[in-house]
Amino acid sequence: MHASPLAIGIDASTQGVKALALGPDGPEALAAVRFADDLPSFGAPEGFVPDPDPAVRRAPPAMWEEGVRLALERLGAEADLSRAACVAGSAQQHGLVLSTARGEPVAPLAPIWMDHSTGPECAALEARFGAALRARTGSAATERFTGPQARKAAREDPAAWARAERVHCIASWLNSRLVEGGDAPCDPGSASGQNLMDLAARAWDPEIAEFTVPGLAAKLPRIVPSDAVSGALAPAFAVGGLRAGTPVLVWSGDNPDSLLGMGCAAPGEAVASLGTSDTFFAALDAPRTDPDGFGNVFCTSAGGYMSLSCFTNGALARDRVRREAGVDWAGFDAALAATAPGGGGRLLLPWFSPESVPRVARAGARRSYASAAPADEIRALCEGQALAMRLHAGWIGSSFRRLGVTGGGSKCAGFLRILADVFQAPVERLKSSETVALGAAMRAWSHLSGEPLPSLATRLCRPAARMEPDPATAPVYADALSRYAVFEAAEAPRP
Ligand code: XUL
Repeated sequence: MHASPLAIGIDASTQGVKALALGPDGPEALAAVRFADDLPSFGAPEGFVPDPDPAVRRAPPAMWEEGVRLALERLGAEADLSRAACVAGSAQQHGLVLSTARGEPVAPLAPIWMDHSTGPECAALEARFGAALRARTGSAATERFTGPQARKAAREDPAAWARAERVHCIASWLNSRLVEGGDAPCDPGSASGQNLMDLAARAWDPEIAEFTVPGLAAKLPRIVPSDAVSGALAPAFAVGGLRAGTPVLVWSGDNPDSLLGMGCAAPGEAVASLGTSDTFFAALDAPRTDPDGFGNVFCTSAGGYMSLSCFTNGALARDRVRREAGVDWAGFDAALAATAPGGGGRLLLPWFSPESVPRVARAGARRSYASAAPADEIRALCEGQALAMRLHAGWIGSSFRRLGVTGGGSKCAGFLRILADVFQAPVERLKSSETVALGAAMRAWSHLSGEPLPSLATRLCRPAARMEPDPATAPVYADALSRYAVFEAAEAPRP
Protein backbone atom coordinates (compact mmCIF):
# COMPACT_ATOMS: atom_id res chain seq x y z
CA MET A 1 0.00 0.00 0.00
CA HIS A 2 1.26 3.50 -0.85
CA ALA A 3 1.58 6.01 2.00
CA SER A 4 -0.95 8.87 1.77
CA PRO A 5 0.36 12.07 0.21
CA LEU A 6 1.31 15.26 2.03
CA ALA A 7 0.71 18.88 1.03
CA ILE A 8 3.30 21.34 2.27
CA GLY A 9 2.38 24.91 3.26
CA ILE A 10 5.05 27.54 3.93
CA ASP A 11 4.55 30.81 5.82
CA ALA A 12 7.46 33.21 5.25
CA SER A 13 6.62 35.98 7.70
CA THR A 14 8.41 39.01 9.09
CA GLN A 15 10.27 37.38 11.97
CA GLY A 16 10.62 33.80 10.75
CA VAL A 17 9.39 30.95 8.60
CA LYS A 18 7.01 28.08 9.37
CA ALA A 19 6.42 24.97 7.31
CA LEU A 20 3.45 22.65 7.79
CA ALA A 21 2.78 19.16 6.44
CA LEU A 22 -0.92 18.49 5.80
CA GLY A 23 -2.12 14.92 5.42
CA PRO A 24 -5.57 13.56 4.55
CA ASP A 25 -6.87 14.03 8.10
CA GLY A 26 -5.21 17.30 9.04
CA PRO A 27 -1.82 18.79 9.92
CA GLU A 28 0.80 16.12 10.68
CA ALA A 29 3.88 18.21 11.43
CA LEU A 30 5.08 21.77 11.83
CA ALA A 31 8.57 23.27 11.84
CA ALA A 32 9.64 26.82 12.64
CA VAL A 33 12.66 29.02 12.08
CA ARG A 34 13.18 32.32 13.88
CA PHE A 35 15.55 34.79 12.28
CA ALA A 36 16.68 36.11 15.68
CA ASP A 37 17.66 32.70 17.05
CA ASP A 38 18.41 30.60 13.98
CA LEU A 39 19.90 33.02 11.45
CA PRO A 40 21.52 35.75 13.57
CA SER A 41 24.36 36.33 11.10
CA PHE A 42 21.98 38.25 8.80
CA GLY A 43 21.72 40.99 11.45
CA ALA A 44 17.92 41.27 11.21
CA PRO A 45 16.62 39.68 14.42
CA GLU A 46 13.26 41.42 14.20
CA GLY A 47 12.94 40.79 10.48
CA PHE A 48 14.65 43.97 9.28
CA VAL A 49 18.12 45.46 9.46
CA PRO A 50 18.22 48.34 11.99
CA ASP A 51 18.20 51.66 10.16
CA PRO A 52 18.71 55.16 11.58
CA ASP A 53 15.61 56.28 9.67
CA PRO A 54 12.57 54.70 11.39
CA ALA A 55 10.59 54.96 8.13
CA VAL A 56 13.06 52.63 6.41
CA ARG A 57 12.58 48.91 6.99
CA ARG A 58 14.68 46.59 4.82
CA ALA A 59 15.70 42.96 5.08
CA PRO A 60 18.16 40.68 3.26
CA PRO A 61 16.26 38.47 0.78
CA ALA A 62 18.98 35.84 1.31
CA MET A 63 17.75 35.47 4.91
CA TRP A 64 14.21 34.62 3.77
CA GLU A 65 15.54 32.08 1.30
CA GLU A 66 17.76 30.46 3.92
CA GLY A 67 14.85 30.52 6.39
CA VAL A 68 12.61 28.61 3.96
CA ARG A 69 15.33 26.02 3.29
CA LEU A 70 15.98 25.51 7.01
CA ALA A 71 12.24 25.25 7.84
CA LEU A 72 11.80 22.55 5.18
CA GLU A 73 14.87 20.72 6.45
CA ARG A 74 13.42 20.80 9.99
CA LEU A 75 10.01 19.67 8.73
CA GLY A 76 11.80 16.67 7.23
CA ALA A 77 12.84 15.65 10.74
CA GLU A 78 9.16 15.60 11.79
CA ALA A 79 7.47 14.01 8.77
CA ASP A 80 8.35 11.75 5.85
CA LEU A 81 8.62 14.39 3.13
CA SER A 82 9.10 11.80 0.40
CA ARG A 83 5.26 11.69 0.61
CA ALA A 84 5.03 15.41 -0.29
CA ALA A 85 3.14 15.79 -3.56
CA CYS A 86 2.61 19.54 -3.72
CA VAL A 87 4.16 22.63 -2.10
CA ALA A 88 2.51 26.05 -1.68
CA GLY A 89 3.55 29.11 0.25
CA SER A 90 2.80 32.64 1.18
CA ALA A 91 4.95 35.52 2.32
CA GLN A 92 4.59 38.78 4.19
CA GLN A 93 2.73 40.89 1.66
CA HIS A 94 4.01 43.76 -0.47
CA GLY A 95 7.69 44.78 -0.35
CA LEU A 96 9.96 44.88 -3.36
CA VAL A 97 12.69 42.56 -4.57
CA LEU A 98 14.50 43.57 -7.75
CA SER A 99 16.04 40.54 -9.44
CA THR A 100 17.35 39.11 -12.65
CA ALA A 101 15.01 36.98 -14.76
CA ARG A 102 16.42 33.95 -12.91
CA GLY A 103 15.53 35.40 -9.51
CA GLU A 104 19.00 36.56 -8.38
CA PRO A 105 18.52 39.73 -6.31
CA VAL A 106 20.30 42.79 -7.68
CA ALA A 107 20.64 44.44 -4.25
CA PRO A 108 21.45 42.93 -0.83
CA LEU A 109 18.50 44.55 0.98
CA ALA A 110 14.82 44.79 0.08
CA PRO A 111 12.10 46.98 1.61
CA ILE A 112 9.42 45.07 3.54
CA TRP A 113 5.80 45.84 4.47
CA MET A 114 6.91 47.86 7.51
CA ASP A 115 8.68 50.42 5.31
CA HIS A 116 7.03 53.86 5.32
CA SER A 117 9.59 55.74 3.25
CA THR A 118 7.69 56.26 -0.01
CA GLY A 119 5.62 59.31 0.94
CA PRO A 120 6.70 61.39 -2.10
CA GLU A 121 6.00 58.48 -4.48
CA CYS A 122 2.53 57.95 -3.00
CA ALA A 123 1.83 61.68 -3.29
CA ALA A 124 2.80 61.58 -6.99
CA LEU A 125 0.49 58.59 -7.64
CA GLU A 126 -2.38 60.26 -5.80
CA ALA A 127 -1.84 63.54 -7.66
CA ARG A 128 -1.90 61.74 -11.01
CA PHE A 129 -4.75 59.23 -10.47
CA GLY A 130 -6.65 60.36 -7.33
CA ALA A 131 -9.79 58.33 -6.62
CA ALA A 132 -9.26 56.29 -9.80
CA LEU A 133 -6.23 54.61 -8.20
CA ARG A 134 -8.43 53.37 -5.36
CA ALA A 135 -11.23 52.29 -7.68
CA ARG A 136 -8.92 50.47 -10.09
CA THR A 137 -6.33 48.88 -7.78
CA GLY A 138 -8.46 48.56 -4.60
CA SER A 139 -6.17 50.79 -2.55
CA ALA A 140 -5.12 54.40 -2.22
CA ALA A 141 -1.38 54.87 -2.81
CA THR A 142 0.16 52.90 0.06
CA GLU A 143 3.74 53.30 1.24
CA ARG A 144 4.51 49.60 1.76
CA PHE A 145 3.12 48.52 -1.64
CA THR A 146 5.39 47.33 -4.46
CA GLY A 147 4.46 50.08 -6.95
CA PRO A 148 5.46 53.09 -4.81
CA GLN A 149 8.52 51.13 -3.63
CA ALA A 150 9.53 50.50 -7.25
CA ARG A 151 9.15 54.18 -8.11
CA LYS A 152 11.43 55.07 -5.19
CA ALA A 153 13.99 52.38 -6.12
CA ALA A 154 14.14 53.56 -9.74
CA ARG A 155 14.79 57.14 -8.58
CA GLU A 156 17.32 56.32 -5.83
CA ASP A 157 19.35 53.61 -7.55
CA PRO A 158 18.97 53.85 -11.33
CA ALA A 159 21.87 51.41 -11.86
CA ALA A 160 20.20 48.63 -9.83
CA TRP A 161 16.90 49.43 -11.52
CA ALA A 162 18.51 49.04 -14.94
CA ARG A 163 20.01 45.66 -13.91
CA ALA A 164 16.63 44.41 -12.66
CA GLU A 165 14.80 42.25 -15.16
CA ARG A 166 12.02 41.38 -12.68
CA VAL A 167 10.17 43.52 -10.17
CA HIS A 168 8.82 41.12 -7.57
CA CYS A 169 6.87 41.38 -4.35
CA ILE A 170 8.34 39.14 -1.64
CA ALA A 171 5.95 36.23 -2.38
CA SER A 172 6.69 36.00 -6.11
CA TRP A 173 10.41 36.40 -5.46
CA LEU A 174 10.55 33.55 -2.91
CA ASN A 175 8.41 31.46 -5.25
CA SER A 176 10.99 32.19 -7.98
CA ARG A 177 13.82 30.92 -5.80
CA LEU A 178 11.88 27.74 -5.06
CA VAL A 179 11.28 26.68 -8.65
CA GLU A 180 13.54 25.56 -11.45
CA GLY A 181 14.33 28.46 -13.79
CA GLY A 182 13.81 31.06 -11.05
CA ASP A 183 11.07 33.01 -12.81
CA ALA A 184 7.75 32.48 -11.02
CA PRO A 185 4.44 34.25 -11.66
CA CYS A 186 2.39 36.19 -9.11
CA ASP A 187 -1.11 35.34 -7.84
CA PRO A 188 -3.95 37.91 -7.74
CA GLY A 189 -3.76 38.01 -3.92
CA SER A 190 -0.16 39.23 -4.00
CA ALA A 191 -0.63 41.36 -7.10
CA SER A 192 -3.48 43.30 -5.49
CA GLY A 193 -1.08 44.55 -2.77
CA GLN A 194 1.01 46.54 -5.19
CA ASN A 195 -1.04 49.54 -6.45
CA LEU A 196 -0.44 48.10 -9.91
CA MET A 197 -3.20 45.58 -10.65
CA ASP A 198 -6.63 46.24 -12.12
CA LEU A 199 -8.71 44.47 -9.48
CA ALA A 200 -11.68 43.65 -11.71
CA ALA A 201 -9.55 42.38 -14.61
CA ARG A 202 -6.97 40.61 -12.40
CA ALA A 203 -4.29 41.95 -14.77
CA TRP A 204 -1.60 44.63 -14.42
CA ASP A 205 -2.94 48.11 -15.21
CA PRO A 206 -0.65 49.31 -18.03
CA GLU A 207 -1.35 53.02 -17.50
CA ILE A 208 -0.66 52.95 -13.75
CA ALA A 209 2.43 50.76 -14.23
CA GLU A 210 3.85 53.11 -16.88
CA PHE A 211 3.33 56.17 -14.68
CA THR A 212 4.84 54.37 -11.67
CA VAL A 213 8.08 53.73 -13.57
CA PRO A 214 8.37 53.95 -17.36
CA GLY A 215 8.92 50.43 -18.70
CA LEU A 216 7.80 48.75 -15.45
CA ALA A 217 5.16 46.52 -17.06
CA ALA A 218 7.84 44.58 -18.97
CA LYS A 219 9.56 43.68 -15.67
CA LEU A 220 6.47 42.44 -13.79
CA PRO A 221 5.84 38.70 -13.42
CA ARG A 222 2.77 37.11 -15.04
CA ILE A 223 -0.42 36.98 -12.96
CA VAL A 224 -1.94 33.49 -12.71
CA PRO A 225 -4.84 32.13 -10.58
CA SER A 226 -3.95 31.08 -7.01
CA ASP A 227 -4.47 27.38 -7.83
CA ALA A 228 -1.97 27.42 -10.73
CA VAL A 229 1.30 25.49 -10.65
CA SER A 230 4.21 27.94 -10.74
CA GLY A 231 6.94 25.41 -11.50
CA ALA A 232 8.87 22.38 -10.31
CA LEU A 233 10.78 22.37 -7.00
CA ALA A 234 14.41 23.37 -7.63
CA PRO A 235 17.16 20.95 -6.50
CA ALA A 236 18.41 23.53 -3.96
CA PHE A 237 15.14 23.06 -2.01
CA ALA A 238 15.06 19.27 -2.26
CA VAL A 239 15.87 19.06 1.46
CA GLY A 240 14.46 17.06 4.35
CA GLY A 241 13.34 14.31 1.97
CA LEU A 242 11.47 16.56 -0.51
CA ARG A 243 11.98 15.54 -4.13
CA ALA A 244 13.21 17.97 -6.77
CA GLY A 245 10.53 18.40 -9.40
CA THR A 246 7.59 18.34 -6.92
CA PRO A 247 4.91 20.76 -8.19
CA VAL A 248 4.99 24.17 -6.49
CA LEU A 249 1.78 26.23 -6.52
CA VAL A 250 2.00 29.96 -7.04
CA TRP A 251 2.71 31.79 -3.76
CA SER A 252 0.18 34.17 -2.26
CA GLY A 253 0.19 36.80 0.47
CA ASP A 254 -0.03 35.86 4.12
CA ASN A 255 -3.36 37.63 4.57
CA PRO A 256 -5.25 35.92 1.71
CA ASP A 257 -3.89 32.55 2.85
CA SER A 258 -4.76 33.32 6.48
CA LEU A 259 -8.39 34.04 5.47
CA LEU A 260 -8.47 30.52 3.99
CA GLY A 261 -6.72 28.93 6.95
CA MET A 262 -9.11 30.66 9.37
CA GLY A 263 -12.06 29.15 7.49
CA CYS A 264 -13.55 32.66 7.15
CA ALA A 265 -13.77 33.01 3.38
CA ALA A 266 -17.57 33.60 3.35
CA PRO A 267 -18.95 37.20 3.38
CA GLY A 268 -20.24 38.14 6.88
CA GLU A 269 -17.23 36.58 8.57
CA ALA A 270 -14.17 38.57 9.56
CA VAL A 271 -10.75 37.93 11.03
CA ALA A 272 -8.78 39.95 13.55
CA SER A 273 -5.17 38.86 13.29
CA LEU A 274 -3.44 40.18 16.40
CA GLY A 275 0.23 40.11 15.51
CA THR A 276 3.10 42.60 15.27
CA SER A 277 0.55 44.80 13.57
CA ASP A 278 -3.15 44.02 13.91
CA THR A 279 -4.91 43.26 10.66
CA PHE A 280 -8.64 43.13 10.27
CA PHE A 281 -9.85 41.38 7.16
CA ALA A 282 -13.10 40.07 5.80
CA ALA A 283 -14.37 38.34 2.69
CA LEU A 284 -16.37 40.74 0.50
CA ASP A 285 -19.43 39.99 -1.60
CA ALA A 286 -18.05 42.35 -4.29
CA PRO A 287 -14.84 44.40 -4.78
CA ARG A 288 -15.98 47.49 -2.81
CA THR A 289 -13.45 50.13 -1.70
CA ASP A 290 -13.00 52.07 1.53
CA PRO A 291 -14.39 55.61 1.00
CA ASP A 292 -11.75 56.93 3.44
CA GLY A 293 -8.97 55.24 1.46
CA PHE A 294 -7.42 53.57 4.56
CA GLY A 295 -8.51 49.99 3.97
CA ASN A 296 -7.26 47.86 1.11
CA VAL A 297 -9.10 45.44 -1.12
CA PHE A 298 -7.25 42.33 -2.22
CA CYS A 299 -8.14 39.29 -4.25
CA THR A 300 -8.43 36.18 -2.09
CA SER A 301 -6.56 33.00 -2.89
CA ALA A 302 -9.99 31.33 -3.22
CA GLY A 303 -11.01 33.45 -6.22
CA GLY A 304 -13.00 36.19 -4.43
CA TYR A 305 -12.25 39.54 -2.78
CA MET A 306 -11.36 40.60 0.74
CA SER A 307 -10.91 43.79 2.69
CA LEU A 308 -7.84 44.42 4.79
CA SER A 309 -7.09 47.16 7.26
CA CYS A 310 -3.61 47.10 8.73
CA PHE A 311 -3.33 48.75 12.14
CA THR A 312 0.40 49.24 12.47
CA ASN A 313 0.21 49.74 16.25
CA GLY A 314 -0.75 46.20 17.25
CA ALA A 315 1.26 43.97 19.55
CA LEU A 316 4.06 46.50 19.82
CA ALA A 317 1.65 48.98 21.45
CA ARG A 318 0.21 46.31 23.78
CA ASP A 319 3.72 45.27 24.75
CA ARG A 320 4.75 48.85 25.42
CA VAL A 321 1.76 49.63 27.66
CA ARG A 322 2.24 46.29 29.44
CA ARG A 323 5.89 47.12 30.16
CA GLU A 324 5.04 50.65 31.29
CA ALA A 325 2.44 49.15 33.65
CA GLY A 326 5.15 46.84 35.05
CA VAL A 327 3.14 43.62 34.58
CA ASP A 328 3.50 40.35 32.66
CA TRP A 329 0.86 39.11 30.21
CA ALA A 330 -1.13 37.46 33.02
CA GLY A 331 -1.13 40.84 34.78
CA PHE A 332 -2.25 42.52 31.55
CA ASP A 333 -5.22 40.15 31.33
CA ALA A 334 -5.96 40.60 35.04
CA ALA A 335 -6.10 44.38 34.53
CA LEU A 336 -8.78 43.89 31.87
CA ALA A 337 -10.75 41.58 34.17
CA ALA A 338 -10.56 44.13 37.00
CA THR A 339 -11.83 47.12 34.99
CA ALA A 340 -15.29 47.80 33.58
CA PRO A 341 -16.39 48.00 29.91
CA GLY A 342 -16.25 51.58 28.64
CA GLY A 343 -13.23 52.39 30.81
CA GLY A 344 -14.99 55.27 32.56
CA GLY A 345 -15.15 57.14 29.25
CA ARG A 346 -11.36 57.24 28.78
CA LEU A 347 -10.32 57.20 25.11
CA LEU A 348 -6.83 56.37 23.85
CA LEU A 349 -5.77 56.69 20.22
CA PRO A 350 -2.99 54.06 20.18
CA TRP A 351 -0.55 55.66 17.74
CA PHE A 352 2.75 54.98 19.51
CA SER A 353 4.36 54.70 16.06
CA PRO A 354 3.05 56.15 12.76
CA GLU A 355 -0.29 54.54 11.90
CA SER A 356 -1.79 53.32 8.61
CA VAL A 357 -5.48 53.23 9.67
CA PRO A 358 -6.14 56.10 9.95
CA ARG A 359 -3.08 57.54 8.25
CA VAL A 360 -1.03 59.28 10.97
CA ALA A 361 2.54 60.39 10.33
CA ARG A 362 3.32 61.91 13.75
CA ALA A 363 3.90 59.18 16.32
CA GLY A 364 2.49 59.57 19.82
CA ALA A 365 -0.59 58.20 21.60
CA ARG A 366 -3.40 60.73 22.09
CA ARG A 367 -5.46 60.50 25.27
CA SER A 368 -8.78 62.09 26.28
CA TYR A 369 -7.53 62.09 29.90
CA ALA A 370 -4.54 63.49 31.74
CA SER A 371 -3.46 60.40 33.66
CA ALA A 372 -4.75 56.97 34.56
CA ALA A 373 -3.88 54.04 36.81
CA PRO A 374 -1.91 51.28 34.96
CA ALA A 375 -4.96 48.96 34.77
CA ASP A 376 -7.12 51.76 33.33
CA GLU A 377 -4.41 52.57 30.77
CA ILE A 378 -4.37 48.89 29.68
CA ARG A 379 -8.15 48.92 29.22
CA ALA A 380 -8.07 52.25 27.37
CA LEU A 381 -5.47 50.82 24.97
CA CYS A 382 -7.35 47.58 24.24
CA GLU A 383 -10.68 49.36 23.86
CA GLY A 384 -9.03 51.95 21.60
CA GLN A 385 -7.63 49.19 19.39
CA ALA A 386 -10.97 47.35 19.20
CA LEU A 387 -12.95 50.55 18.57
CA ALA A 388 -10.54 51.53 15.78
CA MET A 389 -11.16 48.15 14.13
CA ARG A 390 -14.95 48.53 14.46
CA LEU A 391 -14.92 52.11 13.19
CA HIS A 392 -12.85 51.29 10.13
CA ALA A 393 -14.85 48.15 9.34
CA GLY A 394 -17.98 50.24 8.77
CA TRP A 395 -17.57 50.21 4.97
CA ILE A 396 -17.33 46.39 4.92
CA GLY A 397 -20.61 45.68 6.70
CA SER A 398 -22.72 46.87 9.59
CA SER A 399 -22.56 43.59 11.48
CA PHE A 400 -20.59 40.36 11.41
CA ARG A 401 -21.86 36.82 11.99
CA ARG A 402 -18.55 35.69 13.40
CA LEU A 403 -15.14 37.12 14.16
CA GLY A 404 -12.19 34.72 13.93
CA VAL A 405 -9.13 35.70 15.95
CA THR A 406 -5.56 34.59 15.55
CA GLY A 407 -2.03 35.73 16.39
CA GLY A 408 -0.26 36.18 19.72
CA GLY A 409 -2.86 38.68 21.01
CA SER A 410 -5.64 36.12 20.66
CA LYS A 411 -4.30 34.36 23.77
CA CYS A 412 -5.47 37.31 25.89
CA ALA A 413 -9.01 36.45 27.06
CA GLY A 414 -9.70 40.02 28.21
CA PHE A 415 -8.94 41.40 24.77
CA LEU A 416 -11.24 38.81 23.13
CA ARG A 417 -14.04 39.81 25.51
CA ILE A 418 -13.61 43.46 24.43
CA LEU A 419 -13.67 42.46 20.73
CA ALA A 420 -16.82 40.35 21.18
CA ASP A 421 -18.58 43.21 22.98
CA VAL A 422 -17.39 46.03 20.71
CA PHE A 423 -18.46 44.05 17.60
CA GLN A 424 -21.43 42.38 19.33
CA ALA A 425 -20.45 39.22 17.51
CA PRO A 426 -19.20 35.82 18.66
CA VAL A 427 -15.41 35.58 18.67
CA GLU A 428 -13.75 32.27 17.83
CA ARG A 429 -10.15 31.21 18.28
CA LEU A 430 -9.11 28.30 16.09
CA LYS A 431 -7.40 25.11 17.25
CA SER A 432 -4.43 25.85 15.03
CA SER A 433 -2.62 29.16 15.32
CA GLU A 434 -0.72 28.44 12.11
CA THR A 435 -3.46 29.72 9.84
CA VAL A 436 -1.17 31.14 7.15
CA ALA A 437 0.80 27.93 6.65
CA LEU A 438 -2.47 25.99 6.90
CA GLY A 439 -4.13 28.17 4.24
CA ALA A 440 -1.20 27.60 1.88
CA ALA A 441 -1.25 23.86 2.61
CA MET A 442 -5.02 23.80 1.98
CA ARG A 443 -4.43 25.23 -1.51
CA ALA A 444 -1.79 22.57 -2.11
CA TRP A 445 -4.06 19.80 -0.77
CA SER A 446 -6.99 21.01 -2.87
CA HIS A 447 -4.72 20.93 -5.93
CA LEU A 448 -3.50 17.41 -5.34
CA SER A 449 -6.77 15.84 -4.15
CA GLY A 450 -9.42 17.88 -5.98
CA GLU A 451 -11.22 18.53 -2.66
CA PRO A 452 -12.86 22.00 -2.82
CA LEU A 453 -11.56 24.67 -0.41
CA PRO A 454 -14.91 25.17 1.44
CA SER A 455 -15.05 21.45 2.24
CA LEU A 456 -11.48 21.57 3.52
CA ALA A 457 -12.34 24.61 5.67
CA THR A 458 -15.26 22.75 7.28
CA ARG A 459 -13.04 19.77 8.06
CA LEU A 460 -9.91 21.55 9.21
CA CYS A 461 -10.74 24.99 10.64
CA ARG A 462 -12.43 24.06 13.93
CA PRO A 463 -12.70 26.57 16.80
CA ALA A 464 -10.92 25.78 20.06
CA ALA A 465 -12.73 28.49 21.98
CA ARG A 466 -15.80 30.66 21.39
CA MET A 467 -16.84 33.78 23.28
CA GLU A 468 -20.39 35.16 22.95
CA PRO A 469 -20.96 38.94 23.12
CA ASP A 470 -22.63 40.40 26.21
CA PRO A 471 -25.67 42.34 24.94
CA ALA A 472 -25.63 44.49 28.09
CA THR A 473 -22.43 46.15 26.84
CA ALA A 474 -23.92 47.12 23.44
CA PRO A 475 -25.05 50.66 24.48
CA VAL A 476 -21.75 51.29 26.32
CA TYR A 477 -19.71 50.54 23.20
CA ALA A 478 -22.15 52.24 20.79
CA ASP A 479 -21.58 55.42 22.79
CA ALA A 480 -17.82 54.83 22.99
CA LEU A 481 -17.69 54.27 19.23
CA SER A 482 -19.31 57.60 18.39
CA ARG A 483 -17.08 59.48 20.83
CA TYR A 484 -14.04 57.63 19.46
CA ALA A 485 -14.98 58.62 15.89
CA VAL A 486 -15.15 62.31 16.86
CA PHE A 487 -11.86 62.19 18.79
CA GLU A 488 -10.08 60.37 15.96
CA ALA A 489 -11.38 62.76 13.28
CA ALA A 490 -10.11 65.71 15.34
CA GLU A 491 -6.64 64.20 15.77
CA ALA A 492 -6.33 62.73 12.25
CA PRO A 493 -8.39 64.97 9.97
CA ARG A 494 -9.41 63.39 6.66
CA PRO A 495 -7.70 65.03 3.68
C1 XUL B 1 -0.91 43.75 5.08
C2 XUL B 1 0.44 43.89 5.63
C3 XUL B 1 0.85 42.95 6.69
C4 XUL B 1 1.85 41.98 6.18
C5 XUL B 1 2.41 41.21 7.36
O1 XUL B 1 -1.22 44.69 4.12
O2 XUL B 1 1.21 44.71 5.24
O3 XUL B 1 -0.22 42.25 7.23
O4 XUL B 1 1.27 41.16 5.22
O5 XUL B 1 3.04 40.07 6.99
